[in-house]
Amino acid sequence: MRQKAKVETYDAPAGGWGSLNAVMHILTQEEVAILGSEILLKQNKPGGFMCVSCSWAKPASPHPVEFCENGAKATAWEITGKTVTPEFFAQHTLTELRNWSDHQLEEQGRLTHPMRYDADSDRYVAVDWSEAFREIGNELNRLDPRTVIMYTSGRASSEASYMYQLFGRMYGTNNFPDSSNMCHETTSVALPQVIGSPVGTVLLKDFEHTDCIFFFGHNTTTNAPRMLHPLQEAAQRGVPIVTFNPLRERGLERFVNPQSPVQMIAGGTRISSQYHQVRIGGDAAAMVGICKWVIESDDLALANGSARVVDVDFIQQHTAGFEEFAAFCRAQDWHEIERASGLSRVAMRDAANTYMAANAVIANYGMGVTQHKHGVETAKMIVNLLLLRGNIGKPGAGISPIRGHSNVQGQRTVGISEKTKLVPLDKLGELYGFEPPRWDGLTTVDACQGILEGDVRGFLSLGGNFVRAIPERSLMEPAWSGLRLSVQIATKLNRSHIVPGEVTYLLPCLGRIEIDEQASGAQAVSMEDSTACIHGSRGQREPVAKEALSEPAIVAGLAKATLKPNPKVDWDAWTGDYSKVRDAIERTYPDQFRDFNQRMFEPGGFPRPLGARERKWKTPNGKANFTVPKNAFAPPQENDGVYELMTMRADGQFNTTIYNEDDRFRGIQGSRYVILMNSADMEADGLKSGDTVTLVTEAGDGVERSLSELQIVPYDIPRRTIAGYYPECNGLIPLWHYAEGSKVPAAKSVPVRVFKDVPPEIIEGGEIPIATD
Ligand SMILES: Nc1nc2c(c(=O)[nH]1)N[C@H]1C(S)=C(S)[C@@H](COP(=O)(O)OP(=O)(O)OC[C@H]3O[C@@H](n4cnc5c(=O)[nH]c(N)nc54)[C@H](O)[C@@H]3O)O[C@H]1N2
Ligand SMILES: Nc1nc2c(c(=O)[nH]1)N[C@H]1C(S)=C(S)[C@@H](COP(=O)(O)OP(=O)(O)OC[C@H]3O[C@@H](n4cnc5c(=O)[nH]c(N)nc54)[C@H](O)[C@@H]3O)O[C@H]1N2
Ligand SMILES: [Mo]
Repeated sequence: MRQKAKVETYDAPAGGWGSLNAVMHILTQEEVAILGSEILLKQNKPGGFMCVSCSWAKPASPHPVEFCENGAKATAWEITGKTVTPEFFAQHTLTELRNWSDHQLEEQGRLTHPMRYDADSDRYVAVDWSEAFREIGNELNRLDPRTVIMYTSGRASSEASYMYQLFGRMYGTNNFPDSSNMCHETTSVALPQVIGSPVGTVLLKDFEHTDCIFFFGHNTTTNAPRMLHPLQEAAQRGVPIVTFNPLRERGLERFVNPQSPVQMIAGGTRISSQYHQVRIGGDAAAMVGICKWVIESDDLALANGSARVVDVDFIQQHTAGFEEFAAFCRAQDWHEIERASGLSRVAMRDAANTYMAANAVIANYGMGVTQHKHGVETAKMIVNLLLLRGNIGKPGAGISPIRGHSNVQGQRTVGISEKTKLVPLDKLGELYGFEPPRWDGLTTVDACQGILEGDVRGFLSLGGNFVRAIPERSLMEPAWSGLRLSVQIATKLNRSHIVPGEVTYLLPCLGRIEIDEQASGAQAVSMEDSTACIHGSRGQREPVAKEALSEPAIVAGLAKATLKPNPKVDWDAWTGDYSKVRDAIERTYPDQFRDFNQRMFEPGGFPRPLGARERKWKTPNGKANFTVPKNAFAPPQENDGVYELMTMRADGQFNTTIYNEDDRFRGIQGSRYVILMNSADMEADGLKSGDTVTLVTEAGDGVERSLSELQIVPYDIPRRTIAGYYPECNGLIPLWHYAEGSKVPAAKSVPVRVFKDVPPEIIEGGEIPIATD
């Protein structure tokens, strides 16, 4: 039986006293005394270390304590006093560990020694680094590079990532899926087509100049809490914040800065001035409605001879496709727009009026946009909306995809990509005297497919928890044991480490907060934030164990053991002095990384040059492109008992890392096995608060996907929409259910049926049993 969740309405605003309590709690839990120490004061400060949690921008003039509740949790979690030593592995077989929860696994602490899996005893056994490198190198050389995946989660530094991609390409593969393939790849596919940039255009200073902010599908309170500061400052200036989210998210309503005693007493600032509970997947339709208002207002202005509403000069000089897009919007029927968006015509008019009254508008978005079947089109619709009034490439305006991991954007910038057109292969070939592979590599979904079909034979993971983050759990975990080689470079124990292949290594690495001592002294590394600014980061804390190596050292060790010596790449010199890796990055990307070593500690980071910020459009036609959405009105699920399930994050987690079982802002405590549901749906289905249900995916492909014992929680969420937590619900997502164009799993809209009484035949052979704490 699973533990029951305690549910009560959380009335306090986000931030505030609740934040401080939560921070104190995790510090105690992780047995680290850091609050009074220097560590947290160095978080996100020039010369200090960059937070390992989210990727939100780091200001040039930081607040005295530039960290948030979740950043403090992430720090405590990484520098915990607890360790996972060879003795731990001697005591537990992997079969036993597979019954532990995600929380229990990571909670054991930091990995300390390189380990090799011994199938006879079903245990990990300590090995020497040299032996580990040698065997992995031999294994890699026996495999066809096309069958080897080199995954990255978005934490590794740009230096480690550059080395990793170079190692992989010299070995012969372009199979570099990363966590971005489950995240903002939708952005990286959509934006280049329409504005010629794979990343957002907004800088932190734009928030000071904006006069309107639109927000689509991002839970800022939990997932980028420091962003609440610029939002709060904007709100206090009277800037309207127009939010689109099916769920009522607490932090998007009111926020108290826990670092401001005055606000702690006064009760905080309102964040959203309009809160539109859009239907799940209905954002594109909502934007069609808003654009329709704007365009029809402009038509009227033109007829009356009054001032135009759209930015005519910008549209003429900089864009293509406006007339076609305008004609499309004019032709859409309001009833259809209302049905597909779930919003009233009046609500969309209100949003449009606010948009039209502003001179500079920022549009932010997160997973509520990217993890949908038509996410690529929705991201392009955001661009359409912005282009109408020239809101890209001027101060206070722009598009702002809020990235996930702290360096996911930076990794993509330095060559971690399966898409060859995004990587300067000629340059790499020329600099290092080799012929890089020219074929496009596998995305995350393709890699999973390859593992299921047995085509993928080797899997290297630079961080992350692939097995737990991907969809289709009940097929993927058993298929994993078919791998010949699994190599996991990690800080903490997770599920991906305890599902072994034939040859399996677990390699412990240092985290970013630790002092990284190499031949030339203590090293710094760099990362790129969501606004494409690059920051240096220096470790502050003694390393967890002398046996743990830095990520660059591990990558170099693997490369040397695998590749023939190449006089143009001195892996040891790079490991000894990371500034040489930065020189190599600068040589590879001279425009982007000019004077990299000199500039990396500039306060606020140095911005990479982006054409779109200066209205230079690196698109095939040299213009910013309006596009007509083809699927803005994709039919919603018929009301025949099928619900749309969104999987989302709670306050007590960082992705698959579960700090605790609470979701404070949503008022849920003690269990993550819950389903949020509209009370009218509960009544219609004969369900009461606290009932437990089984979800069964409606896929029609013969695969049974189910998850049982989920507790029903009544919630302010649109009808026929339910919400549950990632990663617990990942087994419900079919692998082929992904965003068209980007292959990001459509984790925000999974068609499921809800059963009150568990049908036994479905439970059998369904979801692999999960231990509860
Ligand atoms: N503390 C903490 N910080 C994190 C993470 C973490 O797990 N914990 N993860 C990091 C990572 S890798 C990422 S990618 C980001 C993720 O940050 P988010 O993008 O906020 O991701 P989710 O929690 O999945 O939340 C998605 C939001 O979208 C809403 N939503 C769902 N469907 C729709 C829809 O159709 N339309 C609209 N408009 N909204 C919708 C949900 O209600 C929810 O508020 O956060 C990063 N930061
Ligand atoms: N259903 C559903 N699925 C999702 C999502 C969703 O919203 N819904 N979100 C998706 C998204 S946006 C993302 S980004 C992915 C996340 O997928 P991943 O990035 O693969 O997963 P994480 O949970 O972030 O990885 C956590 C592990 O990283 C390791 N780690 C932590 N720090 C370091 C470090 O400094 N170095 C190294 N080498 N290892 C480290 C630790 O061992 C830890 O256990 O999940 C995706 N999956
Ligand atoms: Mo992400």
